[in-house]
Amino acid sequence: MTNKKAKKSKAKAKSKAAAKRVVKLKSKKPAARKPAAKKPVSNGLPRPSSKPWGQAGKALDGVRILDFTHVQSGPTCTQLLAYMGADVIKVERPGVGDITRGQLRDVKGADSLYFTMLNGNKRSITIDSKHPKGREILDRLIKYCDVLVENFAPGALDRMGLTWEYIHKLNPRMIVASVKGFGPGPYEECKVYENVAQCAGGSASTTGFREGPPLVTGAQIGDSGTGLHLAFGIVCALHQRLRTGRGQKVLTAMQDGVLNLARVKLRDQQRLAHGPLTEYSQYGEGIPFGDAVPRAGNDSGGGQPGRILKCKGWETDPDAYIYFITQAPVWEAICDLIGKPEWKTDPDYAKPFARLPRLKQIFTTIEQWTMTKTKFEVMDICNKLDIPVGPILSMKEIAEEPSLRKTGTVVEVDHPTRGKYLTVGNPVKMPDSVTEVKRSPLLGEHTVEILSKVLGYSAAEMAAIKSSGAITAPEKAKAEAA
Ligand code: CAO
Repeated sequence: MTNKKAKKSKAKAKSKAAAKRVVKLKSKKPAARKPAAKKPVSNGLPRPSSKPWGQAGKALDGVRILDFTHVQSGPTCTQLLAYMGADVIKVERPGVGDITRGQLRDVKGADSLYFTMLNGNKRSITIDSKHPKGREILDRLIKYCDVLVENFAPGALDRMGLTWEYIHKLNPRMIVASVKGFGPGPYEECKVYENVAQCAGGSASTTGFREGPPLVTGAQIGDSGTGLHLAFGIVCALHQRLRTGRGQKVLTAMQDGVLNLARVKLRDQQRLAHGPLTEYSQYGEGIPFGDAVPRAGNDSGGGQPGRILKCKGWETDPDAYIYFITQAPVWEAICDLIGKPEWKTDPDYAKPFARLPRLKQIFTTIEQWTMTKTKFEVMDICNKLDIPVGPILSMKEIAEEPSLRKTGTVVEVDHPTRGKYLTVGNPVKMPDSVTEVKRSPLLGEHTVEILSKVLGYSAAEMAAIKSSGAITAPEKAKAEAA
């Protein structure tokens, strides 16, 4: 080895040893941090409960709701929160109450189904919110509760003196949640009911048949749909409050709620700029598209073409129909089922894109088969073959469906003045927060209980409140509500 070479290899060995030392040093560092890494990550949560599922209270136990809602949208929201365990105190006008108590009445003198089916699991207190003594009680309730939920006409809460500023000052932790018809903009002052929202949210213009007028749907996407959105907002605000300690306003406009549910139609509006909507039957029928999303009848909303088809008995039974989806992966099974095995290989039918202009003929052929079977027979046969179909169920069939009773989706409850009635239980099922559906309260049923036990009024104060007229109805209102 030359001197030069020897020097080079020495230097190499030196740098290798140095590198080893660095690795050693580096590898020592994590060892020093080891004890910290062992610490369980708790995120500040308590230890997992060892109680059996469903016996550790309810999801919203301890949450107090000041429920200023009426009609459908707001009550849908607060009923869901009550199903989840929140204590919902519904404030109603003395002698009158929520207007729906008397609307669409089927049993004389009893609260209507409209009311009872939207106000289960709540407590009712009557307070005249415009009476000075009534305002005093409300102030106490505001301090006591976590969330105020309301769906009055725009400005009504402010006119009661319950502005956001006032409430926030009284209880900075209070969440104030509102349903309004429209968000800020040209229509924000408007009063809105279900069908107005369906129309303004883009649902009606895209529902119905092309050749007919716009249609509203039976599902109450404007009211109940917005109530659901509001409930989501409230739970999020409650969660955020855990970090910030302060409440906030939660606003859900019915127009926004409907649009959110109709978002696939806004998707189609944008697709229109790039050509016809090939899954709409009007494409197959050669009818040109305009510049807005048309009504699509019963065409499937997704990429899998579908239609409502007649079943055995359709001539006399208005609900003897099935929704049939020609899902691509099961096309061959469909061909065999309807006696068209040749369509499996025919280039006009074999591939989804080739079928699009022929959907009318295809569904007419499938219908020839479905008309030979009842909707439940079609269901049985198709499900075994993994073909997605859905029977058109009447409300009678749903009310009598044993599996829905078993899961608590349809529940029978007893009521002191109207007797037994059916209601829709909690559509959200959770093993550790099991919903027990309770009947709706009578008007003011819990007024005394809330004043004395919740707000702590003394017997003398209660007597003063009673004689003030703040919780009792003037004779005229009583007579009108009867
Ligand atoms: N004590 C005293 N007054 C009370 C009261 C109480 N406990 N509870 C309500 N009131 C008063 C309100 O203060 C209001 O009075 P002012 O008009 O003088 O301010 C009055 O009752 C009527 O309230 P409202 O305007 O909300 O009710 P309405 O029947 O005229 O309108 C509706 C109903 C639904 C159109 C309207 O509330 C609204 O647009 N709400 C928002 C959108 C919504 O939720 N729509 C869904 C309805 S369900 O289809």
